[in-house]
Amino acid sequence: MAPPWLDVLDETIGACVTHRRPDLEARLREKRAQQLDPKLRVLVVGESKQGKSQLVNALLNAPVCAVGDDITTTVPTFVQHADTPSAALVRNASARGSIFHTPTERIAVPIDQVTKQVSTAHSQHVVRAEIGIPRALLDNGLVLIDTPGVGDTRSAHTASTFATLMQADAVLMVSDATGELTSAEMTLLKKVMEACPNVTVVVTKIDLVPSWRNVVERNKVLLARAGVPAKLIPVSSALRLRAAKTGDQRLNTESGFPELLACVQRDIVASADLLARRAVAVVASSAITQLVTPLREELTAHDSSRTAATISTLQEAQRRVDELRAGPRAGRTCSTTRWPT
Ligand SMILES: Nc1nc2c(ncn2[C@@H]2O[C@H](COP(=O)(O)OP(=O)(O)O)[C@@H](O)[C@H]2O)c(=O)[nH]1
Ligand SMILES: [Mg+2]
Repeated sequence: MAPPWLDVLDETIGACVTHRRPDLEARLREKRAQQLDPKLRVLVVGESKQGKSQLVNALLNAPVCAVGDDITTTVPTFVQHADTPSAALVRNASARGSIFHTPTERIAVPIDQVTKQVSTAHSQHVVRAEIGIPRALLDNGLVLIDTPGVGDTRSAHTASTFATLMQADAVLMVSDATGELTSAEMTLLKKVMEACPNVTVVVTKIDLVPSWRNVVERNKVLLARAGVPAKLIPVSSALRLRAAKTGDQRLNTESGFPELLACVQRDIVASADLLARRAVAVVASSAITQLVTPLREELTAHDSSRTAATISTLQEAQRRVDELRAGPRAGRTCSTTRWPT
């Protein structure tokens, strides 16, 4: 049986076709293809040097992403399951390419050099790096995506992260414990929620900050005040990696990673249907709003019963999107609508 979000998405795509909005239609079709793909993409985002790349390494217990103050992540790095370790750079043929174009070239590279090669001269037009490693966490289609820091002055990097955000099923927003969430980070978080509402805030580097619990408490207040329903999980990648080397269970627990991994399993891997409903509701709702706005203006200028009827059909579509967001019982009542032409 088709999931209830598929009906809602197809109806909204139909409305975009009727109202001649190929831009919105393309965006929704992209979301449709992504949601039907069994892979579960978890995007790691945040400002530079917050510990995003090290978080991915610590989640996987593998040094797959380049880390360090002198190293900049320049393109997204997709880390997924492979029976044997492998890596590749994916390039577009044209300088104007984006990650949405079909990649024209995959160049295999040694796994220990992939992140370094991304920033070298001959890596022009590279749109992403792909790394495959055998890990239980990645077994059922989970893909961890390390991204360039947002807020980087080289805006192409920031743009690349936002483009990848459209493909995310869930997001880990990284902010280190050396300070509470800044207003720039809160702005980023809200922007992220508009594209993907399934966000967990990971507070990193707690080993560096004895008073990290205060930072977490202040962050909780900031999120509550902003009405952002995101969970907060404090971790230390440094402790986790040290624990893995020495087999120290107590240190592993102290690193916060058992809780983060449980959260990834429970709230992301085991909740794929809920994530899909929420994500589809966000993009469909945004598309309907963009269809209704010019019609409302038209109605104000010339009172027309035909325009009023179209608006009311779109409002009905919005109601079904709201039901989808509310839960599976409401979602089952979805019906197919014919769009007025
Ligand atoms: N002490 C400590 N340092 C960390 C931790 N996570 C990352 N770092 C350091 O913070 C710096 C930036 O980390 P990186 O993962 O490259 O940040 P990114 O730019 O957000 O990807 C590096 O020097 C890391 O070694 C952590 O949990 N504890
Ligand atoms: Mg990085």
